[in-house]
Amino acid sequence: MDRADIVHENFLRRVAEQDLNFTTASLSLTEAGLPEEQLVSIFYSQVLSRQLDRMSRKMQAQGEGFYTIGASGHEGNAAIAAAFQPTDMAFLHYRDAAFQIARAAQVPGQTPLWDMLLSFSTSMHDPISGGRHKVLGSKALAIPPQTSTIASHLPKAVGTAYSVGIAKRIKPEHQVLPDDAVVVCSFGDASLNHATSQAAFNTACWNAFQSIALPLVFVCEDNGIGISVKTPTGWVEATMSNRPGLKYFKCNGLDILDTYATTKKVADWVRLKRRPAFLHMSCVRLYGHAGPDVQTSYLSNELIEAAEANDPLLHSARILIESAGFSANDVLSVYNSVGERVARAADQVVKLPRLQTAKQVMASIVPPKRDCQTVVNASLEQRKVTFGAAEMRALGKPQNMAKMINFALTDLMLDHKEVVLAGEDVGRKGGVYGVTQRLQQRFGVNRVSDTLLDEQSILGLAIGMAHNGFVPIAEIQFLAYLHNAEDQLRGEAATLSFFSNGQFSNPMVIRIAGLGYQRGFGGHFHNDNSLAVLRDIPGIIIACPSNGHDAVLMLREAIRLAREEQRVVVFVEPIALYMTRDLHQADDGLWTHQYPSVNSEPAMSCESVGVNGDGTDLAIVSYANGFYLSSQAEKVLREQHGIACRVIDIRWLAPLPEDAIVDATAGCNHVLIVDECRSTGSQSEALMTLFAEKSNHSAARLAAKDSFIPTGPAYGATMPSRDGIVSAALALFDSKKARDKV
Ligand SMILES: Cc1ncc(C[n+]2csc(CCOP(=O)(O)OP(=O)(O)O)c2C)c(N)n1
Ligand SMILES: [Mg+2]
Repeated sequence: MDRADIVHENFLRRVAEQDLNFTTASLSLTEAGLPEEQLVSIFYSQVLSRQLDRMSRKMQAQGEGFYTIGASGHEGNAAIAAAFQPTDMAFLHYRDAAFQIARAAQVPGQTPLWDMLLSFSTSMHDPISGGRHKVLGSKALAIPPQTSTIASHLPKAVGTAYSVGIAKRIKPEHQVLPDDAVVVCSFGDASLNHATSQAAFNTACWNAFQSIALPLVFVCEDNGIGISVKTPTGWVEATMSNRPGLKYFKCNGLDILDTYATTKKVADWVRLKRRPAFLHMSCVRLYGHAGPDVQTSYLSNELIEAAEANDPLLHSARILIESAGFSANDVLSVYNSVGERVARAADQVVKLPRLQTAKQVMASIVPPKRDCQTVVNASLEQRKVTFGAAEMRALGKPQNMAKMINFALTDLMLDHKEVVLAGEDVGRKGGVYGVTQRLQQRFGVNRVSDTLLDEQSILGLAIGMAHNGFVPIAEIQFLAYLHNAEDQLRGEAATLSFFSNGQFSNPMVIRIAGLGYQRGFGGHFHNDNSLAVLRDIPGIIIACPSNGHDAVLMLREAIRLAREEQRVVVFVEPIALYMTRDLHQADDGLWTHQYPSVNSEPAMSCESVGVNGDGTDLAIVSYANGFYLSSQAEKVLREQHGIACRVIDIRWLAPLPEDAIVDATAGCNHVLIVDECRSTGSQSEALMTLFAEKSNHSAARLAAKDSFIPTGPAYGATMPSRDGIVSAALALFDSKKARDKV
């Protein structure tokens, strides 16, 4: 017999026989502070969760359900939910159906039975993901949906908790959490070991250690195993009970009175102290990891049966009988009637339509726009006070890109109080390259914060702040440092709208200093010339300016896209051009620009490109350093070879402004793509494809070699150079001549 059926039969038999003499003693209802009515409601949530688990397996067997990782054994989390407010944002473990159902009981008008079934069957009517995945989640219940990438929701839970304290002072327009909110996140005992969890615990402790408000409860649901690997006995308590700044509590998740009373204590303590806590709930896992998992291949029958004998529903049955005047029949009647309701609803749900077309699936990749207050730009007086006299003078003179970005950030922060900046060294030092200098002085530590050294936590902070109405600008110090944190962007930030059918969003701008060409400095770790990991993420926008003027306009547009259109924008800043002032020769100043004051120029749309020159012999299509070098090459080609070029700066790397690129090359005899990124995975691949599919040109490309960048004099050897571009361009004309001769 299937283990789910064994657990079911055991429940029916043991309740009927009142075979419920567990050794653990419970608190009384009064001691637990739990009204009888709420006890019954918690039990109902547990039962519904259990019956839904059973149904998910039946639906899968019939080809009508697509997910069987259940909550059985973890239903004690219904009592956890009951101890929090329904507005306390919760980032949940995949075994927390009972939590969500219990929370639904705190909010009028909820239909968790239907919602969960719709989700199992991937119905288009699934209210959280629109049929895209079986996820827990609900907008009304402040439960953002989670992927089941282990622990990936913890950094953003930390970020959200951090945002609560800042929001209290700043009051962002789209604030979501009340000022006294507590944030909850839950995970399993094996997940606790994941580097992402450890980063989140550490970041929470790091904040608490400095008395920074962080109202967060980590809930570890300890069933003693992760798929087939046992957690060493006592490990969770040993590793978590003594962390600086993190208060440890434990409860017996089989006993809803103990779980409720302990969680209430935790929630009250965290709400009052604004400090993080760790709640360790012991529980069991019933019928394996997921539907197809055969427990007997790695667990003895004794252990399987011992867990089954401790079914939390049996414990709850005893509590109801002892403390709420229920008879065994009353318990069974709740259990059976809920089972019947689930079965009746499932019959209806499977008839509903599912997603079919790519268009339907993709409809929520890009989040919906949101209404925003009209921006009132800072007055001249305010700007004078903020910038100071010296910087006001500097504003009037041509400047390099680093300075221009600093000016733009200042104006953006002046105009938008919900814009906050965070990253390593961005505050007191003002960034490795001075880009964020004086911003902390200008806007204070609440809005410009030096984070700890952990990129996962930085991106988690941004996601969490965005969950609470901020428009964060997170900085990743060097592109190569993104890679050990990129799941926060790829797996989390970028997927939120998709998995929530556009109901949740995390608008943000991530500034990343990157690309190559730093003269002899840094090697690969500081000169990373590949954006491949960003290019293929559905829905994100990648901006990459080549000069200070464009950087200002693009940054303004990036903030608008985040604020009004809820987009995730990655803003890649080419380090080698930060300080560049000259183009062709020393002191020509051609790469400095006058700061475009706010509203003085039209927005730089992400569907537009920059075009320099109107030659028709050759169009060079490039961006960032490649655009700079191509602009140098253009002069050589014009003056020494009589070739008239136009140089096109694509600026926005994803989505590519395809029409604008094709239009800008119209009428040109040749197209040369110059890409400073590695051949494999570089934008040149997308551009070659674009020209092959959507234009009459057969383009050629000059891209970097598939190599890492060395430090020292050979720093530029693997990437396009001015002379290399000239040669590649001439080769196009030579090959044409050769072809004409034939
Ligand atoms: C990053 C990542 N690695 C591995 C997995 C595969 N995986 C899914 S659940 C799981 C076990 C988790 O165990 P635990 O945290 O104890 O939770 P439980 O299922 O026992 O409740 C693993 C290894 C994953 N989803 N994500
Ligand atoms: Mg586990």
